Amino acid sequence: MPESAVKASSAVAEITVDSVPQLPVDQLQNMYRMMYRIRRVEESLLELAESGKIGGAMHTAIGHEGSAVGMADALQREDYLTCTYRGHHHSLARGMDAKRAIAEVLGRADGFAKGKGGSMHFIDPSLGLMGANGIVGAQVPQAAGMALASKIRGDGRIAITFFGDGAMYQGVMHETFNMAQKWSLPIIFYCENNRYSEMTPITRTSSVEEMYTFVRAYGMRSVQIDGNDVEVVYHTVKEAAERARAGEGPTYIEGITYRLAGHMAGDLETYRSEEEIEEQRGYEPLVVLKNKLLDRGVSEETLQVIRQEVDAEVEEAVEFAQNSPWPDDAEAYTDVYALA
Ligand SMILES: Cc1ncc(C[n+]2csc(CCOP(=O)(O)OP(=O)(O)O)c2C)c(N)n1
Ligand SMILES: [Mg+2]
Repeated sequence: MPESAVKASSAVAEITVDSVPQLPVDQLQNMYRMMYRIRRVEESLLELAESGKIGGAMHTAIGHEGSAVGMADALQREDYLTCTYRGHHHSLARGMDAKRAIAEVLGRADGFAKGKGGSMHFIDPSLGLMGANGIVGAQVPQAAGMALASKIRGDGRIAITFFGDGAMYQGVMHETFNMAQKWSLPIIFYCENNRYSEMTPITRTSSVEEMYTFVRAYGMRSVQIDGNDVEVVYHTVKEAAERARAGEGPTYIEGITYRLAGHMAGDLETYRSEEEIEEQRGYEPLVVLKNKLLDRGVSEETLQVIRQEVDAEVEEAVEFAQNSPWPDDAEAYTDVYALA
């Protein structure tokens, strides 16, 4: 039996729903719609991958939707964002069109990068999305550079960068934490701590599970939150953004979460038990938000209508993407910086 690396997110985090104000129900309903849209897009992508329609590695963030949607609502669209290869959720939450996102993963001409980037290289500067990155940790100093540019220009933009628990022992992370704090950069470091790096649980790679404590050593404000509760994510990111815009420097946020699907499409998942995954389904972001909405007077029928509308929309997006043409051969020479 694999060693379990998980506890309920709400049981371990420092900031939970009890410590933040309630958001308006309308806003929460919109968040539910977006989280469900992300979920359906990623489930559809997994089906497409299983039927052999996706080339290369594809990582989904099923179970991480709370961090993406809470972030997107709390920030401005022009704020810079960088993320990992697991970045569909951030991009969709930020407003990327599902049709063009799926077309991109399928390598089609209607993809937002004309099919050249694929799943691991989502980018759209018009939405502040400055690039997903396949190199663990590499997107973090890039975001610090963007935050430095904003500070020099004084344009009020801030940066947020997402990374996983596995990135925390990359040397460049620590260089960036130190410099960002010393230079008081307007940046938010958001760790999506899902307790696994690929197939290895955090308990086998780190003596310290509370990773947010490392960052306090650099003098940075650092908090651990229930990353599966979108309301908690929203308030924490919003507060960090206000501090950054006021010139008060960076914040590190560690959102405890759990990846419900494999590390990537095709992962055989021999390293964790069915029971562990099943238990986490009780705390996952869509369940947490659904229960919250029901508690606050929204009917199950209303939520069902939202889900049906999104199901139809995503089905249409998959259809669109599959009918999108392959890029022309000549496209191999456009929009590239260097050719070998
Ligand atoms: C520099 C580098 N080392 C190793 C890898 C291989 N690799 C890809 S994903 C991954 C695990 C990262 O785990 P974590 O940071 O927790 O993010 P998660 O996948 O859980 O979201 C590793 C080791 C890589 N892509 N880049
Ligand atoms: Mg991880």
